[in-house]
Amino acid sequence: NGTAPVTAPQHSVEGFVKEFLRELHFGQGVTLARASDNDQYLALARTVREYLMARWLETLRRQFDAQAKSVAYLSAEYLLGRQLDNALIATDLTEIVEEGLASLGIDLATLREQEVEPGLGNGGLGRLAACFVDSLATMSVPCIGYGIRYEYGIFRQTFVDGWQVEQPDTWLSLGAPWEFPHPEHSVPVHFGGHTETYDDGGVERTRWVPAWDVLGVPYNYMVPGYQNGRVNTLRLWSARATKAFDLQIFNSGEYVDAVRAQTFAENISKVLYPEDSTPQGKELRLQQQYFFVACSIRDFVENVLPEDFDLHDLPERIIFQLNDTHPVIAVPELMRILVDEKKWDWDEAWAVTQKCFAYTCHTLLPEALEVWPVELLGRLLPRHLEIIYRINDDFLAEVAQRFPGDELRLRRMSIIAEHPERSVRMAYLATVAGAKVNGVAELHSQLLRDKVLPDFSEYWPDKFTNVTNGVTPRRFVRLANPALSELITDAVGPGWVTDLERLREMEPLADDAEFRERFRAVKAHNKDRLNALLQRRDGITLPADAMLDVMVKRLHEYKRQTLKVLHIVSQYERIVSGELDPTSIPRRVFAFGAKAAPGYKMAKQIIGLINHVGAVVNTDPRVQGALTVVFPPNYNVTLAETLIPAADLSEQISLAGKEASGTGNMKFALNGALTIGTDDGANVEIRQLVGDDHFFLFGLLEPQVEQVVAAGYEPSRYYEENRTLRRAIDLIASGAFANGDRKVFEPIVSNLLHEDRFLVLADFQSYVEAQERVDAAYLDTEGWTRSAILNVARSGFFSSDRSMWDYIDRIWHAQPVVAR
Ligand code: 26Q
Repeated sequence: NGTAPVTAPQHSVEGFVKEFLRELHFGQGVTLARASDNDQYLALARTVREYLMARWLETLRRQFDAQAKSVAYLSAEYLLGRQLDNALIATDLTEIVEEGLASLGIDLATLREQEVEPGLGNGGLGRLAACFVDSLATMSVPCIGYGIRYEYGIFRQTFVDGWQVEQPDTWLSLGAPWEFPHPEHSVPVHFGGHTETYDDGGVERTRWVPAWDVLGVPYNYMVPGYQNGRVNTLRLWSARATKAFDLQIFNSGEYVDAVRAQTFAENISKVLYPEDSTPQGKELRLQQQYFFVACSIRDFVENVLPEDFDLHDLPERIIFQLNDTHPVIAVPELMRILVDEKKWDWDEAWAVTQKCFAYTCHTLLPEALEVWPVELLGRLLPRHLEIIYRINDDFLAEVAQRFPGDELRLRRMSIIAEHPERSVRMAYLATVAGAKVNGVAELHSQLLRDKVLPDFSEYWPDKFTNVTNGVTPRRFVRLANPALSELITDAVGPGWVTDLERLREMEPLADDAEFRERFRAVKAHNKDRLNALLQRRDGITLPADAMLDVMVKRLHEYKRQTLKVLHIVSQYERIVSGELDPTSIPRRVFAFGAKAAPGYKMAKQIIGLINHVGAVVNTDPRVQGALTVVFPPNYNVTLAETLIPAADLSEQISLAGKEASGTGNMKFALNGALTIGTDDGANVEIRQLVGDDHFFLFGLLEPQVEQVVAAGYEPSRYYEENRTLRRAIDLIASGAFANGDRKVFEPIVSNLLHEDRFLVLADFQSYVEAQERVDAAYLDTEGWTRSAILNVARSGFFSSDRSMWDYIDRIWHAQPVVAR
């Protein structure tokens, strides 16, 4: 009956084995003797899932009873990473499962490796969404994550002769044991057509007459809290053809064409766009955005809220958090529902809508700000365009009242841009509609106010706030770094996993020689693990006893992978020319991981350059193993989990004022790597917390960058005046890394010499000097270890749990729902 308790399998080795075999036999339909690794993995995943099920249903019930305010996190991306490991630590089943499987002759590690991670995001923004939903579940805060179930996530990267080649990510092909489809809760979504006015009993109203529609099918995923009995929901939408399509099939006789039309509908959730800046205005992308947002709002209003709910109280029950502008079409969608469907007055609807949204900005690059041509938006969503115009008219009328006669200001603040073509500025729409607007690190929020949205921050000073990003310590310490976790737990007890400031208690141990010894043993162990993985995965062998210097992030000119390459080439050139004795510096592995957007030519060139430099440097006997370049392909969350815990040095070298926050920087610090970095994004806060003595700062500061640019930056002057730099660039230009072919890397060389938008040459000398300080510091083993320990101990602030408390305090005003 409806109230019968759902009970989990027994939390014991026998309980687990019984359930696992049942899943293998009745779920997979195989005997143990004949089961493939994939069969075993799927049965294991379903077994672990069973342990979470009772908690999930209980969480839903409790939430419904409490009628508490929920966070609806709207994000086009969730870069989740593998689910099995996370579910195991959340349920505290790791040891039971390991033992149970071993008793059947199965190795847990082998089954773990079967899982293809859901890579439903590009990088930082998508991974942040995954960290946030993890934290909210762990903190017992009601949250639904809404997004898109892309059939193909971020592409799989391979290298052919050192050049990036993309393969489709077929993450669903071997089974999807973590998802729960609910086709019976499908939601129709409409597109195209026109609007018309009609007489509604004496009131003139507008209605949208759409031309076509698709269905959104929800797929639910469990978001388990860490050992707290809570499981929140991530609801991802998949596009299907509607009945209308099927009817066409039946009536038209054009059966094959009609089935093709069905494919058209399903294209909407087919693939994740792999560009994470300079987005081009692709129609399908806008379809994706409206698709998931329309489904999500409809779902919340009709399925999550009780039937008799008065929508005037909506702001007490929900806050829609916009993860960048990608979901901002939700604003006119909610207005359309309230005004056209519920027949509210405009002002009444606007008052409620303005309280239901908040907007997080993740960029500073002007070319990354989303704009949609009015022509395209009006063709796809004619009613939404009208609503946006009305929002803009009302808003500009208000501004005109406060600043009479200030025509220029109106033009600057208009949601509609007129040049180069008439288009909608999505960040302005989000700012006008949102109750709050936040940046993702202190410096970024300041620049957001001063540089990106100055008129708006003058107009609404209190609307703007900062929430510094964070990362989940569950995945990025507890799960990724078991050896360090054990050491920390020995030092401060187990509470740190959900209360990361407790890491502070480790500080005194930085002065304890025995503890430092154990800390070094952890690093060494993690390097061995990485070595074994790279060996298996890519046939890469790391040299023993080398410093591991890591730069992993999307490939972008502003992030300046080129700066690191120039340093490597310069060290190589100095060794080969006899200027530098390779035995006088610590051996270093220069590791890279980076995907380039498939259409981003310069980024792909840089990937080619890194690989070609590696091929030469790694095999030149004169180097005597002092420098090794490694670039394992397809950097993703799974690789990050083994790479980051092994790192000694974290490279966070973006041009000051360009990286909104960075979150990799936090993961490295928490795993005991020291940072070489610019005064940018969250680096600023990391350095403040860990202390100048334990951070290698270099480069121009943001205001200096502006001055240099304003004065007319000429990169060639740095080339001419700096001999070391000149020799490194000349070596690349000579074709030394392209079998003598000078043409191959000419675009990179000439870009650096004549354009260099991100001031690589201006920061080169300062970077090289910081690297010399790194070498010297690394030779002092005890001092380095001390700094590494202090990095861990002082980085508790960067838990995404803290970020969530900040959102709750400053933006959401939601509360945990605790058991009664
Ligand atoms: C937009 C329209 C069309 C196609 C693609 C896009 C698109 C997709 C992804 C635009 C941007 C992104 C991703 C941006 C991103 O990851 N930004 C990073 O966000 C992190 C979390 O806040 C920050 O730490 C990084 O500094 C920031 O670069």
